[in-house]
Amino acid sequence: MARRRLSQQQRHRIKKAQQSVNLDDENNYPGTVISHHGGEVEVEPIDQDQPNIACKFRSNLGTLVCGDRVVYQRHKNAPAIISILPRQNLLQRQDGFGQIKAVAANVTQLIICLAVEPAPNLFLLDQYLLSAQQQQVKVLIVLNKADLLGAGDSDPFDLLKIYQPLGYPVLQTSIKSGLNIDRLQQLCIDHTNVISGVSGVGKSSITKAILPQQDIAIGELSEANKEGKHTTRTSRLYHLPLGGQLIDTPGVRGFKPVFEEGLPISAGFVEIEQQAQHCQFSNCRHVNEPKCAVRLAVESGQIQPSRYQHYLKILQENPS
Ligand SMILES: Nc1nc2c(ncn2[C@@H]2O[C@H](COP(=O)(O)OP(=O)(O)OP(=O)(O)O)[C@@H](O)[C@H]2O)c(=O)[nH]1
Ligand SMILES: [Mg+2]
Ligand SMILES: [Zn+2]
Repeated sequence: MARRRLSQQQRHRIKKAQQSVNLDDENNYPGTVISHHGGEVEVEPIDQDQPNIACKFRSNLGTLVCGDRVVYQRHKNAPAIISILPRQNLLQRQDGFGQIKAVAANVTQLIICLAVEPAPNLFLLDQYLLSAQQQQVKVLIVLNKADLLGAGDSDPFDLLKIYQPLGYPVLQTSIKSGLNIDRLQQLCIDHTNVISGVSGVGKSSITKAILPQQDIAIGELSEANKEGKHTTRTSRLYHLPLGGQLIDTPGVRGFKPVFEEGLPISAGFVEIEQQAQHCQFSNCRHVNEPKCAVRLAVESGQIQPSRYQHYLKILQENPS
């Protein structure tokens, strides 16, 4: 099979990053991880005219996730990934047992998908925002199923009221009416987007609305508790028609942040971080210290009580 040609710049960048893997070796090919399931990884060659290839990998390579750039070899019958190229970032969370779960790599925008039904959990939202801040990923908050909002019910969960003033974009969408699907697509251009949220909010429905020709499974909500049924089992990366990529992910039950060294929890709460500079003590944790500007701002209504409560809860769960 003909070897794809890399531009000088690509070759230089990849070579510099990965000196141990020789891309001049004609057996080595660069590609992107599209999905990972059952011990096998689907890799898209950088030359997208080539078909995707199912690869095995050595367990000592570490975790491979959607968005990873890899080097693989096309051994007859047994294509294998031999190396993961250095990541720009790795979006991670902790599961209910405190285990770190990698979500996606080389992500530039996290689409936090909420819905009118099942209704948003603002603690989960604040955990997402903190994770995005820790891992230097831009954020877009989506409230899907806007068709279920009653007339005059423009902001029932206070998302616009609380989050827009903090600088987070909030977009209401609907698959049923098509509301803001074009706008969402525009906001995805030039980004590697990952869409995440609890089961049933419509992550795959949004993906399918942008990519109608793709075979993407959509689930029903349970009649009993109006929760999703965890329809999407593995993440998958799609190329968007207007540019950019979108990684659809399985529904989460939580998104407990993984902390970067040296970045305090307050760094994930922009308004707390801003007020913190006026606290009497530079190491104030804003719990019960005297002359705490953050607590004063909560009392005066400058900081939303729910945001402060969530900050305290995360602080309590993660004593340093
Ligand atoms: N009314 C309404 N229903 C929607 C909308 N978007 C999705 N749904 C419905 O919500 C249900 C769940 O949709 P999915 O796209 O499977 O949800 P998901 O977030 O991918 O769920 P998991 O894969 O389980 O994490 C389906 O019955 C969809 O038809 C919307 O904008 N309005
Ligand atoms: Mg899904
Ligand atoms: Zn303080």
